Amino acid sequence: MNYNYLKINTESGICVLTISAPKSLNALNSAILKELDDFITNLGKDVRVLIVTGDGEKSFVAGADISEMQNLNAAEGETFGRLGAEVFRKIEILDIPVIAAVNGFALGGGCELAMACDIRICSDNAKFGQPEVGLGIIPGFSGTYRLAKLVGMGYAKEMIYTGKAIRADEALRIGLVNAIYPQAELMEQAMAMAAKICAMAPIAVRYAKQCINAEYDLDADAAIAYENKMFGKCFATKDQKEGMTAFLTKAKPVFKNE
Ligand code: CO8
Repeated sequence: MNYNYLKINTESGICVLTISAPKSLNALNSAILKELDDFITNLGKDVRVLIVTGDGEKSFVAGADISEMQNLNAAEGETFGRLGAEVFRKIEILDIPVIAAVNGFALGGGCELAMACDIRICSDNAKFGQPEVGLGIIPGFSGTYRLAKLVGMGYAKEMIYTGKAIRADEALRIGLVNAIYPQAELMEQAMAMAAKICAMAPIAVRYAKQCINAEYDLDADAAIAYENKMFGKCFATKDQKEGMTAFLTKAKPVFKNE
């Protein structure tokens, strides 16, 4: 598939995906969502970390495209919501880590996209919010689900009921982002984090992501049992032998994703 709205650059196992619809501050229409779906579904096995960002210095993603949603009926609204929700879920359970480098507005569907990523870092001009109730809708790309999980139910309800946007420092305070950087340093910092992850044993990173995601919705006993199974599976990998042998012989491990 040829992409009109996605810019992709892969180097040394790190793929930078830039959403690019500058005229609407990278708002997500169904064409972009379909491109995203195709991209995620066909992501090459050589990619070890995905970084998602928005084009320009003003906006990550300013939400779902309001002009496309304006005249939808209930069934069409549900279909549009499902399209976004399904592709965001694919990002969430992608078997490699995904870093959102939030370079400006992350509103509505933009905040929801960032929340579907594993880790969020942002520029100092970033703004986050779920303004949907001001448009007569609710967050529809799983924001009612993920925001409460990330920042707690009380703050999520305040953000969603009031539609207020919060600045980067407030997003950091409530744990919505891990770090804030000057705009000019954001991608460099995202790349540095991705490179650190790339230096680790890939299967272990993958299992760790699977554990954290799966265990969140399990009770304590089931979660601990799940981790235990996955921990055992690590010992069936060559990279576990490599990592431990390298440590004990004071060498640098060379992981082969095996
Ligand atoms: N959709 C469509 N166009 C947009 C959007 C958007 N979400 N955001 C910005 N644009 C367009 C503007 O209309 C404008 O276009 P034009 O130049 O043709 O007038 C252009 O981008 C530039 O925007 P502004 O002139 O408004 O720029 P400002 O710097 O003044 O303001 C803001 C920037 C604050 C980001 C402002 O544009 C804004 O408030 N945008 C809307 C933010 C918003 O409400 N987002 C949530 C949308 S709803 C949503 O995401 C629901 C997700 C779940 C969907 C479920 C499906 C059923």
